Amino acid sequence: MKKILLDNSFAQVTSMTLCQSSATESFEGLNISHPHCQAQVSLYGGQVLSFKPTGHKDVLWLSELACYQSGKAIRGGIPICWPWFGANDKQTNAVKSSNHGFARQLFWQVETLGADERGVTITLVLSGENQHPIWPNAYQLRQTLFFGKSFKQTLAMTNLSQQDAQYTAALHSYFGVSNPGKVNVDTLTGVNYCDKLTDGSSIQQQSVSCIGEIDREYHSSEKMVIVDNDWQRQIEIVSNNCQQWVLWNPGVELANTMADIHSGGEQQYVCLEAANTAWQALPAGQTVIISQEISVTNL
Ligand code: TA6
Repeated sequence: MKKILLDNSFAQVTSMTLCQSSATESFEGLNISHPHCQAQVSLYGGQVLSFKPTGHKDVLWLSELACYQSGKAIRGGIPICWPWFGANDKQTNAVKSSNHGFARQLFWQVETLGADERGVTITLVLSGENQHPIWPNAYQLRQTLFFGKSFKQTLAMTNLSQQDAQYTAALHSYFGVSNPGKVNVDTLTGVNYCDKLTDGSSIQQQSVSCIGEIDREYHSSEKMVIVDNDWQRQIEIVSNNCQQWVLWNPGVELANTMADIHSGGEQQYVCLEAANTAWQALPAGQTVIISQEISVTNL
């Protein structure tokens, strides 16, 4: 049943149920309504699923076949890849790691909810210890989400253990676009990248196509702009304390093998992810923060 979690003169936040029609399991989510935007968040994964500034289409893409099932990640929105990004290179034959860490497959708690004339602020918390043999450290993650005319996402990572730790991470944003072939990300032109589809070598890029299959880690922390001429809008993303941008689209062939992407779904998004893909220090007892701010404007 829908619960009203916050209702004041500025905004309303209600609970919502996330499930597939055929599934027995369901997750709790948050439905946010403010004069500046509508948004949705899943507590499973602490994952933002939708951000729709007033007068615009959704900035984020969410698969129609997304799984709302424990042990799986939700396809779309902004999965939190943490404490590692991709396949953990510390895995062994005996100890396997799941792709993109465990934070996107755990239930986060709502810590605070607030709203004013500028927007709605929600803090979500996840903490644990011995979550995975490859990453046994005690930790707390605090995500601060601000939904207003723009969207701000801050991930504060605290190492609660006695030993220094290392992490890699990504705010794995799936941006909704008219078509990956019709957008340009000129802010990546001339930036060195590692191509994960070849041998990982770094190549100077002239003009950037988002047509899949594409999977690259760009070595830049500059502001990114996705220009979408068909939809007459541009999405700007400013990251903080992230050393890379990951550009990913699976393309038709790979997407057709992925059960949680609906037919043609890969033609509706481009992932551009604020990331730290190389191991970063998370000193004992300390907090490290990464963040991004996403805004959309008409062309
Ligand atoms: O960020 C790009 C990437 O690491 C790709 O290699 C691709 O596998 C994608 O993420 C999705 O990963 P997932 O585990 O969510 O299927």
